Amino acid sequence: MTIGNIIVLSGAGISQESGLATFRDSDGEWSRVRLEDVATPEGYRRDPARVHAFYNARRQQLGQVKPNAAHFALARLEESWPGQMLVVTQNIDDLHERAGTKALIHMHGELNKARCDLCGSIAPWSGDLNQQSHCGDCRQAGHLRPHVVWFGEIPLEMGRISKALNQCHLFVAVGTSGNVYPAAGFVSQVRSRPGTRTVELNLLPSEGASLFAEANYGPASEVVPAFVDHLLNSL
Ligand code: BJW
Repeated sequence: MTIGNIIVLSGAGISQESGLATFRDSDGEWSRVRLEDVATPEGYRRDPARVHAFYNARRQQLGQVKPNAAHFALARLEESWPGQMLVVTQNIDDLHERAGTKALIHMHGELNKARCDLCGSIAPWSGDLNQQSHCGDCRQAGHLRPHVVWFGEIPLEMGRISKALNQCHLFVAVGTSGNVYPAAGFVSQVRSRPGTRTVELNLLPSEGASLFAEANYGPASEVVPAFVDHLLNSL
């Protein structure tokens, strides 16, 4: 195998075996709440208390879950791979960093940070957020929101991601349904460059499965470590 740059795009499926729900599976978040209510700026304006409650519950859950074998395998790949590797995650949990991944972009934000709508400051946040929460920088109450990207908002660090996609030789999507753009379009961007290898690792074929040249299906805790072993053994 040629040594090159790897991008791993991860989605909710990688954290499912750690105990965090996905979105679109039959027992996923969108089976319990309407995404229009909790994952849009309009929903937040209509009922901020409901949106805070949704994210507070998920933030509390972070303390009860641990990275699984898939997160650890990706950290091991980064540690041993002689080329560059970047994990771009759509997940707002912190399981990749807790497993040891260093080069990481949270394109849909981070659950354990809060952002002030007034002054723009972003700060770590481990407890509950509510409409009375004060910004640590401008000291104003009522303007802190979860630091997450809702529908209709622009995902984070798109310039850096796009540059990395244009320089990658191996693109691996793990545990993402391929429903949400721009992440769902990354595979098309990389496969337009001849020679770029594209791999889907998922429980089941995703919406965009036909866009990938290779695929391995099964639980992430099994298929990701096996794929990482295969890559490292081919060096
Ligand atoms: C396992 C497993 C196991 C399970 N092992 N696998 C019409 C056409 C095209 C686009 C649009 C359109 N209308 C609107 C848009 C844009 C819109 C969009 O994509 N809408 C679609 C619904 C059509 N996108 C946006 O608005 C985005 N912004 C944007 O486009 O800005 C414009 C712009 C972009 C770029 C440059 C400049 C301008 C923002 C999207 C924000 C998404 N936010 C959310 C919620 C916030 C975070 C949170 O609360 O956690 O992010 S939605 C939700 O979906 C969350 C996720 O990150 C995201 C993706 O979900 P994911 O990770 O794929 O999870 P699932 O549940 O869908 O899939 C899980 C997969 O795992 C499944 O395949 C399972 O099989 C698998 N699995 N167990 C392995 N054990």
